[in-house]
Amino acid sequence: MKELEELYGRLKEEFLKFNFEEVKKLAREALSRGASPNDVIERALRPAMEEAGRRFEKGEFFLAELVVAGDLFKEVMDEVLLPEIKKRGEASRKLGTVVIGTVRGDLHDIGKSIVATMLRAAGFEVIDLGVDVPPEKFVEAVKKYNADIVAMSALLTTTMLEMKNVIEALKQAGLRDRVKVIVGGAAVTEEFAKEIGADGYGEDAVKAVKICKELLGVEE
Ligand code: B1M
Repeated sequence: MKELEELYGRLKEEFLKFNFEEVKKLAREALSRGASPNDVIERALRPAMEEAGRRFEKGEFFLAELVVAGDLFKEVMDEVLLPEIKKRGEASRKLGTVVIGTVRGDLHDIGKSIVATMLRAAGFEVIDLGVDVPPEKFVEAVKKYNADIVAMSALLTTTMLEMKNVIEALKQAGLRDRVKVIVGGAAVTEEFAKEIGADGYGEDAVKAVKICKELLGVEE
């Protein structure tokens, strides 16, 4: 395990130098040494992204560098980790339908897309509404797809309040009693989730899947 920790450390360093090829190589190496795709995300890629965010806050990185960090993260996901997640998931059962999106005003899509992929791999049907999703679009999708769960992501302290608006819109449409609501994203906490009346909070994608299963009473 010490070997993997060293590898994650190298991956983080190369990530912050935006060395695309080396990062992908190290991610592949971690998988071949027994790491799960989620380990690579949570132990290396996400901490590297968080460090990019800290550097941005301190003025050491500019927006252009955050954009490149986003592109790099997506490229590692698309080329290395997603194919592996799909291969390992191979779910044949259908557990329920989830409508997912990043709330209005928020364009961050990496975390939301990881959650969507993990849910699909676990056997959920996932309707991904993308980013900057207004409350009425969530409501419309719940009706159209007869969804069991609404899953919302927010990364900005300004946009997390939109989650409450979506819950209100579901209530007004008379749908709140028939759908469960789960929230997550860097800005969100468990306390905030309770405060706005969500049914669950996912700290990361694996927990999000676990909570969705629990909310629908699915046995592991
Ligand atoms: Co932005 N950004 N950004 N950004 N960005 C943050 C969020 C920030 C914390 C950076 C910082 O200053 N330290 C800061 C927010 C400050 C705040 O609100 N308190 C910030 C800012 C300020 C901004 C802009 C306003 C910058 C500007 O324009 N001046 C702007 C806003 C644009 C907008 O949305 N309207 C902006 C833009 C961008 C980019 C476009 C450049 C880029 C996004 C690229 C993209 O998504 N395609 C970007 C990035 C990359 C970041 C950071 C560095 C990384 C985000 C990320 O992808 N993380 C971020 C700093 C940070 O998060 N520490 C930052 C990796 C991802 C895997 O993690 O999304 O948290 P995350 O998802 C996790 C969990 O949270 C969870 O599972 C995932 C997997 O583990 N999860 C869920 C997520 N959704 C879930 C839903 C669930 C359950 C779990 O249930 C439904």
